Amino acid sequence: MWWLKATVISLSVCAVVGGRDFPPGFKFGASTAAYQVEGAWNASEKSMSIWDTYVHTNPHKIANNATGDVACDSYNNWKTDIELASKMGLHFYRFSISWPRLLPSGFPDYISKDGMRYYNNLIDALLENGIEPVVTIYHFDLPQSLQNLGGWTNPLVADWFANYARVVFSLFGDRVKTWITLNEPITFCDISYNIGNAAPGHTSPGVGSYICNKNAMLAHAKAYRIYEKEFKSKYNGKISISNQVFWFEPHTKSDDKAAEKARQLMAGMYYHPIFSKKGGWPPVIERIIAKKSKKEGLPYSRLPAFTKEEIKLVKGTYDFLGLNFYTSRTARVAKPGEQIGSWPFYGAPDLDIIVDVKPKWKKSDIWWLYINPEGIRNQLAWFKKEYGDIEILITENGFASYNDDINDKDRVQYYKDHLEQVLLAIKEDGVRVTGYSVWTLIDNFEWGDGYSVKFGLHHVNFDDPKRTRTPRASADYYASIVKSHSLDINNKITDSGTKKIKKSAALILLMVFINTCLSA
Ligand code: GBH
Repeated sequence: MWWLKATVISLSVCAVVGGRDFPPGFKFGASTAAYQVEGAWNASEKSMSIWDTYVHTNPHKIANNATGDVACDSYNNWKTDIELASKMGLHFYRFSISWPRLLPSGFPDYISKDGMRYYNNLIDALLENGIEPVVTIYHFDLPQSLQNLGGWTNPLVADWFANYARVVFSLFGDRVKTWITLNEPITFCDISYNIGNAAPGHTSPGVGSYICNKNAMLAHAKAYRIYEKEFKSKYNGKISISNQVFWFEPHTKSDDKAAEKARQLMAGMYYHPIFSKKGGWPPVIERIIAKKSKKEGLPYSRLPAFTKEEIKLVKGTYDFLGLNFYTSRTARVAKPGEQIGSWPFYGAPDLDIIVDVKPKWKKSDIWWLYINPEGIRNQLAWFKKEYGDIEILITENGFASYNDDINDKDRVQYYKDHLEQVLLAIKEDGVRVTGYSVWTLIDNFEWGDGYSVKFGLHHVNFDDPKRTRTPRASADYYASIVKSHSLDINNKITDSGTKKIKKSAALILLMVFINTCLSA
């Protein structure tokens, strides 16, 4: 059976040789969001979004009083953006649609012609360049008119969003095959309502945050069901939701339970209702908040319950899982009487948990981003353990710096280290990751941090009215990964193919030779 041995051994050698290749069909992309790049805040019929209001009425809340009024002026520079994506050979470009640009009243009574034209041009030009559009329907920029009615805390928002989503599907669904309903509800619910440093700027910790969470789940589900019923058979696209998740590690050896609870609060509150077999809130969190609320003298839980119908409506509303991953945290049980900071950056008051970091994790230039590449692998494996063998699309991953450096070695290192861990998750842990997108294509308006920190593969000169874009070293590095479809960026795709075949052929011959010698 020497030939069998030889085949087994040469196959495993092949696996090692191709160990740094991404699986066939794995897609690479870059992401942006409307408010962060478009500018043109009052162009044509566009109405105010909550971010327009927030930056104009609270200039001191944004670094250097910056606004997204002009941003990267992608409303006028979109052709340049597509050129950048095309030069890097990207398979897809993820952008978001501005709700108030498309539907100035927030409702589907009137569709702005200019809004529609802008997104049609963008989508058509991407496709002409062989780049797949991946579209986020909502990325933080709610029409102000809907905020005036309570925004994400009004249960009707689920229908407002679903009606907007239907317009988007009907206008662009013939060409857009991958949809993200909501970007990071943890950011517009938990970070906004617990901390207040993002639009709409109202704080309502542990109350508004949970109401928003529930409404966001229903909004996503209603949009998903509309797509499923009215569009899927003719357009055959895929649709899901993206959330930002910190990987939580136990702070000390005895904090395993605390870490798992923190994971359920961060990832579980936004994925469990959709991806778990049972649906609804993560049971452990539901129990804890109900108990806390009772202790506070409330006759109900601050975490609004799902009805049976709602659980059914939300459960299973996915074709893949969207993940935005940047950073990790630790969790530990708070000491009696210890002050607990806001969720998710400093603590989880409802869980009596303190959120911290490990000293060995290097900090980037942005206050919340500590670097732990293993975190992304652990998080991916956790999803598989929790929700089964689902398809996962990494919709954001990126690194922030203060400096304008073109030779951005730290960013290159961040991408290399994270992509290595993604490969391990795929090859060692068998997680079905099918694509990866960087945050972000170009430096842009980084919310409360304005233009002070940069996430871009391309530098943008914000002093220049033309907002000139310049590729950084990380853009070249990413382009070479995309081209070689491997972390072995020096192997060109065809090269590495033939090299591999030659290597395995040589090995088989060698094995045949050894075996013949041995049996002789
Ligand atoms: C993602 O957010 C977002 O999807 C993307 O828009 C963002 O640019 C990117 O990642 C990098 O941050 O004090 O105003 O900064 C990740 C989570 C969202 C964390 C907003 C910190 C808090 C509000 N970030 N931010 S602010």
